[in-house]
Amino acid sequence: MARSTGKTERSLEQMYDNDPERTDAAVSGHGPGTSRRGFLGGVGLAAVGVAAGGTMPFGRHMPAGILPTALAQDKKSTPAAAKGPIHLDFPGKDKGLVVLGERPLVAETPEHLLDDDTTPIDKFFIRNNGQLPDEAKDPDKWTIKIDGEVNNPFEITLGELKSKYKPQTLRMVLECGGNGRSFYAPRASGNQWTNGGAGCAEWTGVRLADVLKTAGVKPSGIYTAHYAADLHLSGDADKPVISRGVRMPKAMEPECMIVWAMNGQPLPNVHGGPVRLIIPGWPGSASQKWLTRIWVRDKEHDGPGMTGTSYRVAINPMVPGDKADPKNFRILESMPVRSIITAPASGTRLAAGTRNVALRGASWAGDLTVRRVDVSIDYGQSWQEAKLSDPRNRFDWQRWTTNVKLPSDGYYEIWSRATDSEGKTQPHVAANWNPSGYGGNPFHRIAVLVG
Ligand SMILES: Nc1nc2c(c(=O)[nH]1)N[C@H]1C(S)=C(S)[C@@H](COP(=O)(O)O)O[C@H]1N2
Ligand SMILES: [Mo]
Repeated sequence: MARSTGKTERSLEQMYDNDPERTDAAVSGHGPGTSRRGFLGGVGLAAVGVAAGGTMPFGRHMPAGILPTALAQDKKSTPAAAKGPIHLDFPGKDKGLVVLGERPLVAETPEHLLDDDTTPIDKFFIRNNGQLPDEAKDPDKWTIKIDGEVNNPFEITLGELKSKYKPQTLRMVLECGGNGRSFYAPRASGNQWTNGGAGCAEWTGVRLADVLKTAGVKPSGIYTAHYAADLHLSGDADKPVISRGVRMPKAMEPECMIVWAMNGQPLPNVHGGPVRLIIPGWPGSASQKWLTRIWVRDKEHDGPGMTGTSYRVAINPMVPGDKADPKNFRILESMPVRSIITAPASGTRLAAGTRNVALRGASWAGDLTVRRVDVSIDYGQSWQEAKLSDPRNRFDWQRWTTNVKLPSDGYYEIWSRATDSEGKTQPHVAANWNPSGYGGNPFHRIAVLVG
């Protein structure tokens, strides 16, 4: 934790010195060292109060079974946490990004680095499933093939795409389908995203619908299938790394785009440059990077990433940790509502006597909009509504601000929760467990120490 409180660590250390096994089990909740955000077991509130530096003004409201955020972030909470986050070292990227996987390279953006209205390229998360292709030497000669259930299959270069179609620029959220996965208990398999598998950039390109119209989609063309130039980790050049697609009505939405620029810059190689798809609102995996082909199909696409429980969620709730019945799964389409607090950073220590704290954040809701964002400083006993901005265009995120008044010095958790335009609110904990952990969107919680 970058700006953690010395007090917190000392006290936790004391707890570990006294009874390391019990403390570890209590902090992780699932036996020593199994979960980063487990449940509070044998350690009573008094001990947590000590660990958190003494005073928890709303400690009496803290729900049973919730691990204080300060403890969840503490270095001693699990062996993985003890090593601390691995920070990204990649050309053009902020060193504050956290590496979730090195082969393939996956890195997320801590919430406090998502504080800009438009996420700068250097802070934008990275999700690869295979090896990056080499940088294109002549981007305008890059070709994309459109074929399958169309009347006029054709190939087009990026140069032609830029000159033959009307370009547009939209600011839109791109979010990994697995965002929030780390909040599931028991642990769901895959990259352990917190909330940082998302960003909101300005994308410049052409409407996918315009290109599909030129090809003339036949009535039988009901689904897209996306292909790309990245290399499978096995080195087998014939194996697609990932190939997903969407139902035709989604592909035809005016915001679904083939893009070549990000925040006004040529699309960087790591983000799929020179040219990629952006399918906003749906899992990021549909937004094929290094796009080479769109195959229009007469049935639901079945490429890598489309079958089994990949990018699918349970239709009827399943017992957490149980074996999945593939028949009980549907493709995850619109992403769920989410809010994050982007300032202050979790772990911030404020000067003694601080009573007013200005909060800033972002919220978004897949295909929907966000109706309201509320924050709580007393573990959800009471909520106050934040000031919420309108999206600039569909699929833009909505920034929010508010001020909270703290009654005294002490340890606080500040929680945020968003409600979408259909009235669905983020749950207290990640709900609807599924083996690959899609749809985890609990409240965002930060820890702040005053004094
Ligand atoms: N060709 C290709 N496209 C891809 C991927 C990939 O591995 N290969 N990953 C997908 C996933 S899972 C996500 S979340 C987004 C991430 O885009 P970014 O790395 O630009 O943030 O790209 C998608 N497009
Ligand atoms: Mo993803």
